[in-house]
Amino acid sequence: MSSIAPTSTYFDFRQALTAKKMTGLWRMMSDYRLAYAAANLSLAVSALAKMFTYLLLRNFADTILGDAVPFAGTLERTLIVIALGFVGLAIVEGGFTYFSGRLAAYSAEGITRRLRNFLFDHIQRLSFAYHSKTPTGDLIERVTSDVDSVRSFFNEQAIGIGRIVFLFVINFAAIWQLNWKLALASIVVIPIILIVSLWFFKKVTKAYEKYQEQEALLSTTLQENLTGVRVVKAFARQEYEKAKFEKDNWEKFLRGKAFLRMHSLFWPLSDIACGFQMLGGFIYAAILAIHGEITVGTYPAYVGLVVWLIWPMRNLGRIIVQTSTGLVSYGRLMEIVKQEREPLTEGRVQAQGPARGEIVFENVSFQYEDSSANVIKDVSFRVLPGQSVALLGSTGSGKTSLVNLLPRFHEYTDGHILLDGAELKDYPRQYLRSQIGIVEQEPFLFSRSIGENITYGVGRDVPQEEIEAAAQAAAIHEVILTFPDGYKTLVGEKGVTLSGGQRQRMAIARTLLKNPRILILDDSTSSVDTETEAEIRAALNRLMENRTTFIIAHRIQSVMNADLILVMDKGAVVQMGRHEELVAQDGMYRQIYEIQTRIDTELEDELAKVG
Ligand code: TTP
Ligand code: MG
Repeated sequence: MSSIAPTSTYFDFRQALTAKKMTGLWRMMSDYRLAYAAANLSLAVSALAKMFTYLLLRNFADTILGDAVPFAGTLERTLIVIALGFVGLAIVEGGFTYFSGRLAAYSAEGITRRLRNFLFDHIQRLSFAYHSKTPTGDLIERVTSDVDSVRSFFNEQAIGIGRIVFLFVINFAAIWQLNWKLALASIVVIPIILIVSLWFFKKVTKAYEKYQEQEALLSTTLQENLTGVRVVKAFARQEYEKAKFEKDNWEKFLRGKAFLRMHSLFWPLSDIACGFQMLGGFIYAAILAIHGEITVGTYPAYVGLVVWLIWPMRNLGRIIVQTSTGLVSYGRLMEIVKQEREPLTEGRVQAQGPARGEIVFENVSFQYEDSSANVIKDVSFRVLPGQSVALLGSTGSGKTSLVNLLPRFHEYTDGHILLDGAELKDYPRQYLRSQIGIVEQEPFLFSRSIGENITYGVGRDVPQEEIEAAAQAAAIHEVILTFPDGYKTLVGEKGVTLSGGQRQRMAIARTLLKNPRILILDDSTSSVDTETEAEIRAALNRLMENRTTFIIAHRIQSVMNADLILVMDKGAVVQMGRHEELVAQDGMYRQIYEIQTRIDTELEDELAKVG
């Protein structure tokens, strides 16, 4: 068994939502600010050690080349002290740099770990509408690549700034103390570098945004290709898919090139500027030395110090430019974070205990967010507790859309739906979903064991007998026993692949175990053979006892026992009643009935001939 991850790392990143990205990043650092302060402090110590190294170098040079008096009495003793000083300072400098790097890495990992935890949870709480319009590949891209780029911001840039500031201040002060004119002459180029960096920052931000967008598109293409690999193969469209991927990948290449070109332009430019600055400083220092304004030993010390004064400047540009990528990713993540979650527990009706299951539709209409026409049009009917409603109708007539209104996957746009006399919209979604069991049209199973899939909806340990009873009722127990590890067999990539009918029966078992008051069966018998269908129908009849049931089916046989049959066409209920009533009427139901009976009789005749 793998150990359980500590849960204390949950952090609500919605706190970080702010108009200013920098403020947002600052908020994300909460709990880790002390670590960052310590990291920066360590950097300050190591910068100080570096500075003292050069001051010691000056002393060394002045003692050997110049006319300075050996400070430790004899020359040998002084040199030994200086040598020990160099070693000590090197250890301090290296040690503290290492320490700050560790602290930053630890904090960056910590922040991104809880960011990932948060995003995972947040995304699964967003609405159906959001998920149906957001490509999965795009979400995966953001949770992986963008999180990583935010991580490197916290790992590198967040302490990089501190390092630069300390190095700059300390070395500038040290040079100032050597000679203030030299100090001023050493920073002439800095304003230029700053302005150029900011200009590049803007450019790079745009380029990186484009690059990440394209990368997300590529992930989506890849993800769809993998998910739809059967379709690709069935239609032999590999070449087409290959070309599509190559085209997207080429575009990514181009955008990556544009992004990198900016970097490759920026570096030489800033290096040239820094190089000239250093050269200017060296020459000026030499002139000062010739004129006796600085000592001989000051010269090498200055050379060392000025390198560490200019280096941070050069790096400031790098950090400004690289911060842009962190900020772009931060922005892309915040687009997810700012999405409203689907409220689960809010609702005026705080129902306790099981629902009775009386459902009334009053002139209900419904329209998907992004479509222009109603998918459900003015539907009214009434079901008493424990009764069953069957929905019959051509494909696309709105059957699935209608039943999906019940758990509030989507909100009806007009009219009223009443559950036990109260408006459905006033019930918390969580309550409704605990009361409603759905066997979906295309049930999804997790890549976990058969047992885990069946107990998925109950959220507690279920005794093996109960699991098997559910599987038996769903006519899948015998099938499961034929698998290598029985109920422990894994489903999916690493285990067995189930057929459509087997998946549906697994879904029925899963729903049975959940024991809901209201049951929705979407097309659940369409993909099984007649014999299994009879078995399942018997199972379903057991399942339907004492529950309000919505059953969507294509075959008359599956619906004829229902208490109420709704015949749907283009979103409207065109006929409604019991089987006997509807067969007696001239209409769509009788047409379907006649066609299906004729086909069945012909089939039986054919079979009889063969037999
Ligand atoms: P469905 O309600 O899915 O139709 P259905 O269940 O009756 O069809 P089938 O027998 O094939 O399962 O769709 C009704 C219409 O709503 C259809 O024109 C597609 C549209 N629709 C959306 O616009 N957005 C959606 O998310 C869904 C599910 C459907
Ligand atoms: Mg459907």
